[in-house]
Amino acid sequence: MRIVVAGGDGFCGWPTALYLSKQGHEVSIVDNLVRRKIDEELHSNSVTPIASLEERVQKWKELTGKEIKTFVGDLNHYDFLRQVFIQTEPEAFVHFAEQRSAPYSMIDREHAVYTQSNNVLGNLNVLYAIKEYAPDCHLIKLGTMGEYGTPNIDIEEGYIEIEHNGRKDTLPYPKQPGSFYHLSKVHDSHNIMFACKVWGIKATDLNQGVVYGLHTNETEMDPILNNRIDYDGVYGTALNRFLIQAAIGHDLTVYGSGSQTRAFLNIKDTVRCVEIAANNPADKGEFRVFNQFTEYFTVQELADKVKVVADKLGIQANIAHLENPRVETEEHYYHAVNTKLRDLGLEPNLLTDNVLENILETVIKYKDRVIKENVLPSISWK
Ligand code: NAD
Ligand code: USQ
Repeated sequence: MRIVVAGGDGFCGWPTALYLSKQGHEVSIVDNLVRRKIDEELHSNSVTPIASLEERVQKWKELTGKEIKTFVGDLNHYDFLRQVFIQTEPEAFVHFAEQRSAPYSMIDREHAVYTQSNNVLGNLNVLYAIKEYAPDCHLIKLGTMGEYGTPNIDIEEGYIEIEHNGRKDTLPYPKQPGSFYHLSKVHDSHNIMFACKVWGIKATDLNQGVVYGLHTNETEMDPILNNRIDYDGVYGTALNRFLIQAAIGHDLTVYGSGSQTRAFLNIKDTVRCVEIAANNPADKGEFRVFNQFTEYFTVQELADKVKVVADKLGIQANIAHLENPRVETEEHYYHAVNTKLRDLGLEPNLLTDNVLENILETVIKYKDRVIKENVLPSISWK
């Protein structure tokens, strides 16, 4: 299949591009490399050293004989995107290419405006490009479990049957996101749903939970293929941050009580979920939603797990409860459905002590690269 991976230089996109290429797909990466520029803005870095996109794809070709074409440019430049569609004639367009940090979107007005214009308008351009140049192309769009928030009822996969005043309907599941970033994903979902309805586009919205880990079988083949892994208070996410904090002897930064529950999955499952979606496309005009996670945990449970595994490696990890910089409910009900990807063949890589130990050992190798001043959270929602 001819597949475009937009955001293919990023944390989820790079391993996905390699995995799809290994499965024999004709993969092209589109990326404007803005994530690397944001590292400069934040004076931060990936714990693992990452090669340039050019070096990465060259090494992949050298090791596997497989070519991944690259298009460096912005989804918001429609002339560029048009050329990508004309040259690649995609059968599937995997869309990871958005600003994905909730704290970054909450820095100030400029960062909120950047996040929403980059994400919402970039996605709208993709919808138009599909309509104009590849109407049969399946859009596989990365959404987020955070679109739903933490309602006091079970979270369904995209839709819920409602009975109101004696009548029934199946409606989009209510959205209560917790940052301007998460809101951008909700706006995307609405635009995609509308485009499916009016133009007959095929789309799958993958409402992904927090991704942990860094390596896949492909990125492990050579250090030049290293994936990035973020640890800073802006881009680092809960479990990965705790592992890196343990590696450098920093207290584990649980925000508030730590009772917040979130859905999680291993990066190895991210790449597989995208493959499953690609191999089982949505129908014409269908806006399909999959909840893409394998397990959920409270933040405290994750910190406790990291502490136990760190102990095994002779590291004493202390758990600190910081004042929560976010406005979010800490004590809440959480039960989310995630059967659709499993029904299509996903076999989850669950979070075991071995998995944690493996990631911890890898980050220990690179711990001297951590810029310690970047570890504590610096952005407040208020
Ligand atoms: P990332 O920042 O590492 O990668 C995103 C990539 O997209 C970067 O390489 C960036 O340069 C590129 N990009 C951003 N805007 C672009 C634009 N306008 N044009 C072209 N390229 C652009 O993020 P990630 O962690 O790989 O996340 C990928 C996607 O998955 C995002 O949409 C994110 O919202 C979603 N997601 C991520 C997680 C997670 O835990 N990392 C969880 C759920 C959903
Ligand atoms: N948290 C801590 N300590 C930390 C970091 C986070 O307690 O050091 C808490 C947060 O307060 C929050 C939870 O952990 O309650 C998750 O925060 P996070 O930073 O790990 O994840 P989040 O901001 O939700 O964003 C990440 C990705 C985003 C994706 C989302 C999936 O950056 O792209 O959409 O996970 S989800 O959470 O399902 O919305």
